[in-house]
Amino acid sequence: MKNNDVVQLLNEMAVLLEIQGTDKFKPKAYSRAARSIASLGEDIEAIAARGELTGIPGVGKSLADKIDAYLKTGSINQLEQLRKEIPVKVRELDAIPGVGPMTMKLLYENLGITDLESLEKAVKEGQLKGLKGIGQKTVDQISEGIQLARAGFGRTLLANAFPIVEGIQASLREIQGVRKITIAGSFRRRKETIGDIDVLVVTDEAEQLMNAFVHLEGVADVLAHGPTKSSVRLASGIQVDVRVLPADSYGAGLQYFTGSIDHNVHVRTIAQKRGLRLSEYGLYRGDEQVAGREEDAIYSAVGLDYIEPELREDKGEIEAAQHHELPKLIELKHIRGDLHTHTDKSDGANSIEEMLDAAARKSYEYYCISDHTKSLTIARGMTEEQILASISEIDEFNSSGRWKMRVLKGAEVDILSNGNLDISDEVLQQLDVVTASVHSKMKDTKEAITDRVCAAIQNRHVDILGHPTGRLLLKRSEYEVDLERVFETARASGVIMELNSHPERLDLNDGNLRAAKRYGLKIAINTDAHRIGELDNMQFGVFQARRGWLEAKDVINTYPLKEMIKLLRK
Ligand code: DGT
Ligand code: CA
Ligand code: CA
Ligand code: ZN
Repeated sequence: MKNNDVVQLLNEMAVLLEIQGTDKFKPKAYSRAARSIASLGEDIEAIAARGELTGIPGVGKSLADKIDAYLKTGSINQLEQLRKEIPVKVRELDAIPGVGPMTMKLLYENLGITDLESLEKAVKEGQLKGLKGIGQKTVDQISEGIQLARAGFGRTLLANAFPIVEGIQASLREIQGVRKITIAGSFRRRKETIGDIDVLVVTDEAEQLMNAFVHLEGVADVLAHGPTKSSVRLASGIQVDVRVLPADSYGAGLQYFTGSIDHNVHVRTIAQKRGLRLSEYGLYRGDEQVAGREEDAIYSAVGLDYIEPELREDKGEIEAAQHHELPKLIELKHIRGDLHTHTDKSDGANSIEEMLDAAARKSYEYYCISDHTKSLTIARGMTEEQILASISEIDEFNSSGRWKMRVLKGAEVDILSNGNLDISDEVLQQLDVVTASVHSKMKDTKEAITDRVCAAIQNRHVDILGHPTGRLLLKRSEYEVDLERVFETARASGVIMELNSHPERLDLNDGNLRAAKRYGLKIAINTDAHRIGELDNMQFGVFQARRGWLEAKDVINTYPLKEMIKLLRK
């Protein structure tokens, strides 16, 4: 589908027209049209083919002609014209959190800034301060945004790659001669963001496969088209590499292209010490192939236990594999419940009953409702009275027998700037599970935030520390917090660390999970679901947990209800 392409082009036009400044209304009309196309449930090409583009809200005759032109020729004359006139790289700047159309206009007109690099230079030289409406706070925000954009440049959230991967697999499976399709690379290692998608194929008809691949729906650019390797860029911006492997090199190719590079280099060194040579084609002693068809045979031939892809970062997994000390990683099927979820009583989209029905379909044994509390006004946080009312409601649910699982009473209470909680102890003590989270003053100093968090988790009613670092992937960095001090305090108080499964959070991250485990802490993998569909995010939490070397026993919501409750703070 080219919908997303059209959306991006219209947004770009809106910004360029805004900068041009000759028409006040046009830029808004273009953004409005972009928004309604973004929410279309149908392929825009199909609509264009029926001549019904003007039926889309916000799309008039002249805009419909431009969209038509783009769908037919791949470009829009007026946009090309605008780009010549105004050399601002809109898409590049738009990827920087904190930089919107008005800022782009201001920066271009006053400082001639056109792209990430010129913006970075201007920030470093202190040129931004003094511009109309730009204070130190905005400069700091942009400066941080640049770092985030640089780190995340061209990267995609793992969760967003899933539907793309499924589409590619479904299309390639249809092609004659295809015997095996596997996704390798960082996607297979379940990294939280991925750079590109690496597809490995075993086929009898390589040429046919490659021809079909470069013509897949959604391909915007063909970067390479060869007999064994091709690369494309999809309209969504993500790059996909496909490699055809000979059947007797499939395991070696899979091992090689799964990476990480550091892991591969280390495994290759170990092979060399045994007089073996490892490549993407196989493991060889002289000219003889010792292994290559199956991936696990490569590991065993070099004296290593099989290493799950999530561990392959050369962070000690190879040594552990030599000593038969690899963890027995947690799996989704071990999860018995979800301890952090929202409803429409605060900022969730579904009612308690809808959420419970959806959770019951997962065969959970327990499920905790934990809406926001009063100081989080933007999330319509609950007052003490509302929490008490909800406690009675949940008691009734449990005695009704309508849901087999146990519904737990909880709340996600706010950690205030002085380290207090925003709900009284009398109310907290009536809840089964209390999660405490930081949602404000995230720019405080490291010491201040650490003090706040440590004070909060020393409240004897707090069971879990929610999303402990506050990051949003590709959007917002972690707040500064001394996690070692937090872990130490948590251990002394018996508090559990959350692994928040939202694909943008995945907080704690892999390294911090391992550290928490070293401190002897238990983890709760929670979805923080704000709508029914988000209950499925549990899978992403489990992926991250595996990257953090966690076993089922490290995670409290793998335990049966009674044991789980015992692990909570008394
Ligand atoms: P990404 O795409 O940035 O999220 O990360 P990866 O790990 O998927 O990296 P990518 O797509 O560049 O390459 C896929 C795998 O192929 C990588 O994990 C290991 C292997 N690989 C690529 N280039 C090299 C190389 O120069 N040496 C070795 N040993 N392995 C490589
Ligand atoms: Ca990759
Ligand atoms: Ca790649
Ligand atoms: Zn929260």
